[in-house]
Amino acid sequence: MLRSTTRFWPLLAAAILLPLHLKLDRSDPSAGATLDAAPAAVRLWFSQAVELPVTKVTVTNAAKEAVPVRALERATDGAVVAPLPTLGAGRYTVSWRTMAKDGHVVKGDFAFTVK
Ligand SMILES: [Cu+2]
Repeated sequence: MLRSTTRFWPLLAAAILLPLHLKLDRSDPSAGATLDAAPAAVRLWFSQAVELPVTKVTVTNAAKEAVPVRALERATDGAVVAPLPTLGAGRYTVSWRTMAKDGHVVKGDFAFTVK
């Protein structure tokens, strides 16, 4: 009994550590980026396909005021695209939230700066 229990732990640890959950692979602007020119959009690449209706992207400026993001679009490479109005200089925070196929809500945020 003790022996079989001991053998079970490595399997359990592997199951917990496997990166099965949806995550944000990368973004453009990337987290922490400082840009010379304002980006026309925020692009998000997720580790799994996400549905646009359950995906929300908000962008706020340094004063925590929401920037009016237009309706999300999907790029041909699968990126979720949030078109932006012309941004002035400053620091912006992108908050995203979506739902994976397994029903888990996944969210995160990152910031970028326009010079
Ligand atoms: Cu999950």
